[in-house]
Amino acid sequence: MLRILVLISVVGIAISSPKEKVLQKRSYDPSMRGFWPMNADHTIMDQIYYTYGFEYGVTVDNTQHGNICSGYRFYGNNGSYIYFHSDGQITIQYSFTLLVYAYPTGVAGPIIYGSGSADLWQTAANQALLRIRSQRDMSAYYPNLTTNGLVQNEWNFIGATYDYNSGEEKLYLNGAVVNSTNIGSIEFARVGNIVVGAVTDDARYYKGLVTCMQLYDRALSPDEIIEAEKLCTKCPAVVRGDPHLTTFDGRAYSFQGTCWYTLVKDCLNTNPEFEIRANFAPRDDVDVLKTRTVAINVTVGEESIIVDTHNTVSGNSNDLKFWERHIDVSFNDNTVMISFTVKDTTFTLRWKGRKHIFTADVSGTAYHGKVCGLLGNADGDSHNDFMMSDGKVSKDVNEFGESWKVADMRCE
Ligand SMILES: *[C@@H]1O[C@H](CO)[C@@H](O)[C@H](O)[C@H]1NC(C)=O
Ligand SMILES: *[C@@H]1O[C@H](CO)[C@@H](O)[C@H](O)[C@H]1NC(C)=O
Ligand SMILES: *[C@@H]1O[C@H](CO)[C@@H](O)[C@H](O)[C@H]1NC(C)=O
Ligand SMILES: *[C@@H]1O[C@H](CO)[C@@H](O)[C@H](O)[C@H]1NC(C)=O
Ligand SMILES: [Ca+2]
Repeated sequence: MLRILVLISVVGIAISSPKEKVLQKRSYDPSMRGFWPMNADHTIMDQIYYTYGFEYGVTVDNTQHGNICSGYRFYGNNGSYIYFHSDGQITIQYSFTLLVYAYPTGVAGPIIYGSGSADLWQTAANQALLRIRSQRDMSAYYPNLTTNGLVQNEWNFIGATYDYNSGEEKLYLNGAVVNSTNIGSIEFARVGNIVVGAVTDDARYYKGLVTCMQLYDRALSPDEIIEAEKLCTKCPAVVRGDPHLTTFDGRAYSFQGTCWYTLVKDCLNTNPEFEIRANFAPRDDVDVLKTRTVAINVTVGEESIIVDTHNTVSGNSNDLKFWERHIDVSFNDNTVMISFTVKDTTFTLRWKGRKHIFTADVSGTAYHGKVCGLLGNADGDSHNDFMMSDGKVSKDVNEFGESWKVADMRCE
């Protein structure tokens, strides 16, 4: 007994050391029952319980539409769907919130079919429909709620909430309540399988894209739904070529810096938890001054890695204890994938050394508008992206760019 107590206290000291400030695992709202990003980075793995869906006749589509660059494509036939099995974890009994981004290219079909509680459908080119059912009483039908604000060939952020205490059922579109009714207090079945795209007892099949599906076991407020939308991954920030940069908020510009610059860093803390730097070097194959990215330095807490043009990764990870390590590195073809998580925010970085292309995805709410550097502040507004290191917003791209040069670095 004594020995166990001693062991626990040692671990306790270790994990409460200041280096443990950065959390490895994301923390989500405790009422979240499932979060399926449904994009190239996260496939169809639930980020809460780490279970996978079963996919049939669908593809990952990485074409940019608006500010979303990745989703799952459904082909509008009976063989094109994803089945998410519940072992009880995605079961809803009382209140719920269901959220999803849908980009319909067809005219009708089930977007989310929750076997025990609620369905979201496209029922006409511009119509979305919410149907609530209680599988405890199959004969009981509650009025469907519709909206004619759905836009075909665009991303629509669709939501449904039901509050057991008030009996209120609401249909949301792009963050606003578009229809609601009171159906009294009902209980749902204790089965929670979800199907996206096609169901057996209906001849309508969803055609189009889907991404960022979220399920909560309570009715979120309108403000919380706007926050929840920020969990959806937007198009990555990009550094490529001469360098041409595109910020997290989609502002594109060119900037010829040389040596090390801050691309992204934590601006929430005066002592940043993380920083991503790029080394720009002059090209020797052109006469005019053109630079390109030759290395990326990713630092999280005490851990620091550098990736070069040969995709070789070096750094201090191996010298650190496991709890001091935060950076995941994997290789896929000619790409180095780097990811790390701080608070509720995950950064997914891709580096193609030979092509000098770097991209960065951010997903989470804690750093919304709270990062800074050449890739902007990630608050959804491209106008304020030229914020300099002193906090002022510049109109001049060179003044902005130079403000993010790392002082006292030597480059050849
Ligand atoms: C699915 O569609 C194919 C082709 O239209 C058809 O042959 C098949 O019977 C259908 N299967 C089901 C289960 O409806
Ligand atoms: C409610 O919506 C479902 C799914 O689209 C449909 O099958 C059903 O007929 C609708 N019910 C009514 C009463 O319109
Ligand atoms: C709300 O849904 C009902 C039922 O489908 C529909 O008749 C009504 O027109 C909808 N209201 C709005 C504002 O779209
Ligand atoms: C990488 O960046 C961190 C700060 O983010 C810095 O402390 C470290 O010295 C850099 N490493 C190299 C080799 O430049
Ligand atoms: Ca911005």
